[in-house]
Amino acid sequence: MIRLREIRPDRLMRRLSPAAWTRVVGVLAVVAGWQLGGVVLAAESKAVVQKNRAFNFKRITIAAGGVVQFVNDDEFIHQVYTQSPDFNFDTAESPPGNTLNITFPVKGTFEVHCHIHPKMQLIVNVI
Ligand SMILES: [Cu+2]
Repeated sequence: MIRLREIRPDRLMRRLSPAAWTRVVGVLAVVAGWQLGGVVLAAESKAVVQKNRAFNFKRITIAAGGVVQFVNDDEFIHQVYTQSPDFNFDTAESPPGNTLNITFPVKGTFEVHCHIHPKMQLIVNVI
């Protein structure tokens, strides 16, 4: 185990040549950019509210890898499902006050419905 006081930045800097430092900084920049890109995509989420037996949006657009948060702000139980050749989900029942987080990993246009209330429909456009 390395104790913090054993790390001497001044010695470390003297040990690496300028070319080596350029490579280190380049690698760190690539890793930071990759991390940032991953985090932005993974963190992207959009809330859709289920209220009065309807979704509060007819259509939404998210990036692939994004999350749709289905917020049950109704007095009824809901659930959500979609059926397509590329991507399927069919959740358990979601009671009032509950939120279902669904990740949409692939691009496409998906119709989301509720088994309990067949008239509920949301189009999720994943780009
Ligand atoms: Cu419903």
